[in-house]
Amino acid sequence: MTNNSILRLAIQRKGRLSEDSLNLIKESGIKFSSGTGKLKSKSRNFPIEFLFLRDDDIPDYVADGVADLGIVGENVALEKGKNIDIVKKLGFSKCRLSLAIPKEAEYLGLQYFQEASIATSYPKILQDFLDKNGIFADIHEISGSVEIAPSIGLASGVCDIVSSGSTLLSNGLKEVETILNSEAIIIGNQQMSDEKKSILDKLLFRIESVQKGKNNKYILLNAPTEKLDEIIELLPGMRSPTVLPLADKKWNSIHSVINEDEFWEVIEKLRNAGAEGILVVPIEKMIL
Ligand code: PRT
Ligand code: ZN
Repeated sequence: MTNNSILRLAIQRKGRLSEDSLNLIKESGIKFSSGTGKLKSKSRNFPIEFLFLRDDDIPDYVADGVADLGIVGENVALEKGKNIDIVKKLGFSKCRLSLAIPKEAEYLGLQYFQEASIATSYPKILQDFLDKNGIFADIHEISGSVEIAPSIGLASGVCDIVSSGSTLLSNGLKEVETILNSEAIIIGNQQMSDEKKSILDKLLFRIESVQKGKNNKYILLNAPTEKLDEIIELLPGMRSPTVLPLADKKWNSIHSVINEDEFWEVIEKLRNAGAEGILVVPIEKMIL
């Protein structure tokens, strides 16, 4: 077991998760050095230490308690993870684990895979999916370049990670079923001490304020006095919008916060209602 007064977080050393994982930590105000080739680093201003590892090894390290936490794709957590908790979804490195077959093949449903051979790096997730759907297939576990398996005659289908779909396309394959939608997550050891749990709470609080900040924008605009009520109605704000009178009595300045998802829709309504001089500013952190 590691030192009780410091959390150990395992991060992918080099790969698709690394940059976003490091950015999240930095945006949470946690300072540390992450020079290339480093395997371990300790924060200068928060009780946390980082281990830089291959993503496939992270679930085991977390289960064994060598690390308290790890950032991995859900796909890796489900494939390799035994006895770990899912602590938080992080919203980056989104992808899906899908079944794909040669593009010229006719697909009428999952029965296509009955008695078929499927190449994958995710035998456990695939087996669970096939069992649930009553499909018996021969799973070929391979560690990389899964998408070439059908063209070399190794399998009649593949089960692989898809993001844009261009890898499948350029290998003459089409996606036919999604097995799992995945994103980066924080996984945690199941026997963390109370002391570590309280450090984890502080870390999660910071991460959540950064995430909320990213999902919202600060907006300032000018509203004609006669349209004030109508415009305020469009802006919920954190409690309610701030309204400040301008020197010109016919106008007011309104400050508020709007969610990224409804951003353009609200902006359009505001303009139609007579708002002018709309400024939109990013929010670094948001604490409610
Ligand atoms: O060296 P290490 O073992 O640490 O890294 P790795 O090579 O095993 O993993 P890495 O860095 O490639 O991916 C880490 C995680 O990123 C994965 O476990 C997923 O959760 C997530 N992720 C997101 C992806 C992709 N997008 C992705 N597109 N992982 C892999 N791919 C590959 C996929 O395997 C396929 O070859 O990209 C290709 C498909 O991409 P499209 O855009 O052509 O569909
Ligand atoms: Zn890996």
